[in-house]
Amino acid sequence: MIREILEYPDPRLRTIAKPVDEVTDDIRTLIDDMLETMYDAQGIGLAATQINVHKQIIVMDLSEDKTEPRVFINPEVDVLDGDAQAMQEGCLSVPGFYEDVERIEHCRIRAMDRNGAAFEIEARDLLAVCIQHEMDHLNGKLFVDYLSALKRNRIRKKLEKLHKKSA
Ligand code: QAP
Ligand code: CO
Repeated sequence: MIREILEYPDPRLRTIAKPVDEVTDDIRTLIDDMLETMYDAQGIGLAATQINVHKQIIVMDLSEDKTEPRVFINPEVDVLDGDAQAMQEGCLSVPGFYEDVERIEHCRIRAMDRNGAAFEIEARDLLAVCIQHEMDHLNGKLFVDYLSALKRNRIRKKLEKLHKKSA
C-alpha cells in the first residue's frame, strides 16, 4: 500500500523514532509499504518517519534498475573516517529542492534486516550519505537544517505556498 509522505515543514517530521523490539509480520508489511511508497515517488531512500510511523526503520535502493531493496532496522553508525564529503541531497519530504550537505565520508552501519537478523556493512559515497540522511529523519532532523536560515526559510515558504494551493 502506498502511504502519504509528510512534507516539510510538517511538525510530525520532528518526531523521534523508537527502536523496533521485534521484527513481526506487521513490521514486514510496513517495510513493504515503505518500499512501494519510495519506488512510487522515485526515491532512493525513505525513513518510516516520513510516512508518520515513528519506528527506527529505513528502506533504500541505490541500484540503477531498482532491483536492490535494502532495509535497516534500528540502525547504528560508527564513524570510520570523519572527513567530510559534500554531496547534493534531495528528500521526498522536501520535493523539488536540492542542496549540498557535508557528511562523514566512511562509516560502518549496524542494523537488523527484515528477518530480524543483525548485519554490519561498511559504507562510503552515496550509501554513506544516504544512511546518514535517513538516520537524521529518525531523529527528527532534515537536510534543510544544515542550510543557512535564509535558504531554509525560502524553501519553507515555497512549500507552504504549494501546500495551501493543493489544500
Ligand atoms: C535521500 O532522497 C538522499 O525533490 C533520499 O522531486 C538524496 O530519495 C540522500 C526525490 C540524495 C543522498 C542524496 C526528491 C524525488 C527523492 C525530489 C530521495 C523529488 C522527487 C529524494
Ligand atoms: Co529525506
